[in-house]
Order: sequence, then C-alpha cells, then structure tokens
Amino acid sequence: MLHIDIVTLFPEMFAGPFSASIVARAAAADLVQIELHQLRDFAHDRHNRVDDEPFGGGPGMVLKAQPLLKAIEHVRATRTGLDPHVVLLSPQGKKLTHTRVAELSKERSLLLVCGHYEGIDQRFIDLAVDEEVSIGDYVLTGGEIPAMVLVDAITRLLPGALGDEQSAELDSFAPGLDALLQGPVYTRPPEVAGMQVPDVLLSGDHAQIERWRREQAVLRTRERRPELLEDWPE
Ligand code: 9D3
Repeated sequence: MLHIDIVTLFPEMFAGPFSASIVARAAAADLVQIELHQLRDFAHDRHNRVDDEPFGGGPGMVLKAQPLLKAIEHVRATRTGLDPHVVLLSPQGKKLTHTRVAELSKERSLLLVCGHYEGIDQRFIDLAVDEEVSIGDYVLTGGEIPAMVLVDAITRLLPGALGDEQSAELDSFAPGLDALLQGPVYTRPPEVAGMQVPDVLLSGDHAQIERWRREQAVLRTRERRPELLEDWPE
C-alpha cells in the first residue's frame, strides 16, 4: 500500500477529486491511503502565522519554514520506518513526466507539500524537500491542484487500480512503448449529423484497422506534437 500525506492550507479543496473516480476506488481497495494535514495546525508562534513578508522586500508573502518543518516532522513520526519521499509542488520544479510518475508510484510513502504564496522559505526546501515538481509552464494559484494531478496520475498506475480491461502498460508517453497521440475514435450510431464513421472501422478487417489507426496516430502526432516524433523510427 502506498501512503500519501499532503500538507496544505486548503485540505477542503481535495474532497471532490478524491471522493470520486479511480482514486476513491483505489483507496477503498487499500491500494493507496491518502491523508491531508492542515498546515495552520502546525503554526505555534504567538499569532499562529504561516506566512510573513519577504526579507529584502518585495510583493506577496512567504511561507515560514518552521510550521512546514513541524508538519513534516509530525508526518514522519506517523510513518516510522517508511522514510517518506518529500515532494514540493512548485513553479520552480522539474516538469512532471510519465516516467517520473511511474517512478514515484513505486515509492512506499510520499509526502506532498503544497505552497500557496509567492514563495517558501528556502531553508525548509534545503532541509526537508527531496525534489520540486511543476506540472507545466502556466501559473496557478497554488500547489493543491498540481498535488491532485500527481495523486491521480500515480494512483492509476498502482497494480489493480484500473479494471482488467484497461492496462497502464498501453499508455502514451510510456518510454519504450507507443509514445504517439491517439487517433480519432468513433462509436454508435454510424451516422451523426450527416457524418459517417470511416469505412475501414466497419470493415471487420482487423489488420487493416490496425494499420489505419497507426497511420492516423502518426499523422495527428506530426501535426500537433511533432517533438514526440523526433526520436521515432518512422
Ligand atoms: C513571482 C513568480 N511566481 C513564480 C513563478 C510566483 C508564484 C506563482 C504561482 C508562486 C506560486 C504560484 C502557485 N503555483 C504553484 O504553487 C505551483 C504550480 C504552478 O503555478 N504551475 C505549474 N505547476 C505548479 S506546482 C505548484
């Protein structure tokens, strides 16, 4: 079982995504256990502050190191022997890839830290964070949605999380496998608004269907994501 602890100022944001979908099923099946921790509960100074002004001046607030260190200490105490791998969701992190998701899914204990201000005191990062992860080059309001993205991507890779009909082995972007975009798919009825399903898909010729699908996947990839084809032998 994979333990995922999440430290955040907004634990209530996680209720929806974690109570529906594959994540909820995986938790019910004891493939994953997710625990949320309110950072404010670890602010023990006189004013229960979690943030303060940046030294040297400038806009916005900075998350204080001490409450974050206390929160991590608390989680570590509940996970003795597991030595959680600490991931800070951060715009300064390395961009998340399927390869990294697959590696993280093999950990026994993950501790995700969500920032929500202009920054985080560097001493917390230096002392307690193993890696910083970004989900892409756009600006969000905090690390909570990136943490949900990471949990979703990891959970579906846990053995038994997907039905037998699906297999994570077939994922696009999986290294050594088929790193192409999926081509167009269709279902009933055969005509919608005067538009027909391509004849080949109704032909029953499985070899030809396979060839057509691959060709469509390559065409779409060349059009939309040519960089995925750079190391592709076609
Ligand atoms: C002043 C410069 N900004 C840093 C690039 C400030 C800033 C913007 C957004 C600080 C924090 C945030 C909140 N975002 C995240 O915490 C975050 C994030 C994101 O914004 N995009 C993609 N991945 C991530 S992971 C965490």
